[in-house]
Amino acid sequence: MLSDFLTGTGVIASASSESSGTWREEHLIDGNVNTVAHAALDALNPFFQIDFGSKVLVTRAEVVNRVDCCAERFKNAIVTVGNVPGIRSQLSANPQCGPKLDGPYSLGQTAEFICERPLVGRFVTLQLNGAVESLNIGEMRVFGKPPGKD
Ligand SMILES: [Ca+2]
Repeated sequence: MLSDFLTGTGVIASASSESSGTWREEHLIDGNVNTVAHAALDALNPFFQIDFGSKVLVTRAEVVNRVDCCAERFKNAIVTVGNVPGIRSQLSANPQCGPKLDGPYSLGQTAEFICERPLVGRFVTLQLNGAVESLNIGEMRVFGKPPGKD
């Protein structure tokens, strides 16, 4: 059961900056790779954070780059899992799932973050490490085990 899809209903996505209209953060996990979530170019280390509401066990994450333009923005990316919520401009304090992926990625390309060991936490964060750049993603999928299932 280690490949259960976790990013379904009841899960909240947020961004390191306000986003609105066409580029809402909910688009990160709406099941549609054609809808883009956007974290604005206004601070170092932009991120998206997925809040599961309670601890989950995470084994891997897939991140699908946006399909329409600006593919090169997705680079030097990390995924972290833990209980510390993200703070604007700061790198996540939570343990990292797999290595940093340098990219850059092509339009619609999927990057896969595989945790060296399963990580437990409430928040899963996708972040650009050391960049002041817009973070634009078509879809993020997190896999592991939901709460209460050992
Ligand atoms: Ca989407």
